[in-house]
Amino acid sequence: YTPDTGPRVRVNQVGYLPAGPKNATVVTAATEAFGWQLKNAGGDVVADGTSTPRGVDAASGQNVHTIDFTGFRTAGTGYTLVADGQTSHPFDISGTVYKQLRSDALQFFYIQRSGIEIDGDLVGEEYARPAGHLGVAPNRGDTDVPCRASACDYRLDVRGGWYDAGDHGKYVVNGGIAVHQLMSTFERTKTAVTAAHGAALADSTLRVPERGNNVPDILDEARWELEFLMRMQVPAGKPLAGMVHHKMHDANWTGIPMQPEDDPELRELHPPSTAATLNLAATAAQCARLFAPYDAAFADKCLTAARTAYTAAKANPGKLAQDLGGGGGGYGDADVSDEFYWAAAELYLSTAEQPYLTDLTASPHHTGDVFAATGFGWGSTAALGRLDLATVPNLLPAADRQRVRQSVVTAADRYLATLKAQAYGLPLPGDAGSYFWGGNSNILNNVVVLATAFDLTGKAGYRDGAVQGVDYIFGRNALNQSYVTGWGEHASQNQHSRIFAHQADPSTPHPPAGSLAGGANAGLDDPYAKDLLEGCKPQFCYVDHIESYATNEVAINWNSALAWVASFLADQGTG
Ligand code: 9MR
Repeated sequence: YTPDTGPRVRVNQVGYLPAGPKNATVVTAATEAFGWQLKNAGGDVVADGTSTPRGVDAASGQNVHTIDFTGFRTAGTGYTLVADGQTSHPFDISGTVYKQLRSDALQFFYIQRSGIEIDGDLVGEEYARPAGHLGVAPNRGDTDVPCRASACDYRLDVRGGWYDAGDHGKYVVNGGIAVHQLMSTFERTKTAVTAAHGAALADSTLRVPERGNNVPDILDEARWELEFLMRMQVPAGKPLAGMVHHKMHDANWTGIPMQPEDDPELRELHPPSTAATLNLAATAAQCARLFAPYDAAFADKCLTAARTAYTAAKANPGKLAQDLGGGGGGYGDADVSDEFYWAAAELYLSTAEQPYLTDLTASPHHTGDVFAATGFGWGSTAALGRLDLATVPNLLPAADRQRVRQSVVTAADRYLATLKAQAYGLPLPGDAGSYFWGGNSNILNNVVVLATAFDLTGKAGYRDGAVQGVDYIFGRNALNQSYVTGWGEHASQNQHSRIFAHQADPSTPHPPAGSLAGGANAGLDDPYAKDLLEGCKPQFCYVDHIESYATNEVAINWNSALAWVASFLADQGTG
């Protein structure tokens, strides 16, 4: 199988910020440097220079050169880069190149909501749909949900929240990191950037039903998930009260397409787990401090849930998720020490209470290296605590606070070094082991670290690293593929989804603009990818086909990383 990868000059198909770095990669047989030309929309040469041979790139197996045209800063649309007889896809140079991406990436979450009608007047008729999973036949959930395999003798109303991904499952561990990254996107406007930037995330900036309620829409969106996470907590008086059910999903897998309101499968709660409990503790604690100015009662409710969860997790530190099978993902995690650290950090940041400080400083993660080369994710959450301790005002002793902040900067230095060593300019090592399921979000999470280092230090090199770090996501890669629907000349649009299943059922839409695909996965963990792509070099291990769930799904924790980064990028532009 040889994919059509288009012109051999690879650019960020969305574009470049006028004051930002501008790099491209050329796939070529040439070993010697050659000339390049930047042309405007009219075809005039506006800049030129010479390529830098980079040899064979491990992640793609390609012989490549890089081109640096950072010095050209004139805004415009329809630029192309010409080199080695090839003309790139067109791109813009503009301060507003990422402006709309902030809201597109966030809008995904409303369209992914469970338990509420999606209003076509808000998001377009093609995305309108009835409420799903409110106990209306043929649905068998989510208002009165039993436990799988007698894991409990009660039923819970666990309506609401977001569907995890292309399936209709709702998983607390993954909901946790996703809602945290939305809240952190908002919290960043209080800690790192000007009030003008905060205005971009104010009330009535998203197309959600709650717009106009005097609460920032991004917090309204987060609340939809937080309410669900709290419903997953074991009620007082029941065994393991205060713990949180790991997940709830269909008893059997459904096929594609399947609209939520048509899902006939029994919905089941899975047993409580320490990981899920700590995800609630962390995110509900963050909820408490962010909602306090808007809704004191809800903030209190969050704090109570967080404290109760944390206490329950400490009393039950070894309840690992059990894989009982059924029609949902596992989300198992054998090490919850990082979740303990994250939860203690969030509770400390919201309460300044000594016991949480004692716990977080006693954690090995407080002084350990939490910033892996391959980034953080739903199963490795220590970085979430560390980033917040570095950015959110707190009372850590000054020397410790300084060390925490420095650890973010040190990690960013490493990601910068990686990015410079990669011919495609991404902050991810080039070995096959670095390209795994959902890895696009790990790349973006490394960009979060680079961006946070810029917020902490104001040093332009970190900002440039963050800006360059997304080129890969928008098409500067072996496949010439933008991984965000609606963004770039050749963008993913057939992601694995039961709701947005256009490729399988043309009466349904493609995923909405701003949907991130999981990305190249050398593990080839689904049959479609395995059959088609066996033997692929890492960056080639991707296909924009609806059946390839392990390379091409949508997921809330991936779009939350995109949303954080998009918001940062939008803030770096002008206008
Ligand atoms: O994103 C998850 C990835 O890190 C795991 O390797 C993979 C296999 O366990 O599962 C992914 O999560 C999927 C979940 O299990 C079910 N809903 C869709 C998720 C995205 O593919």
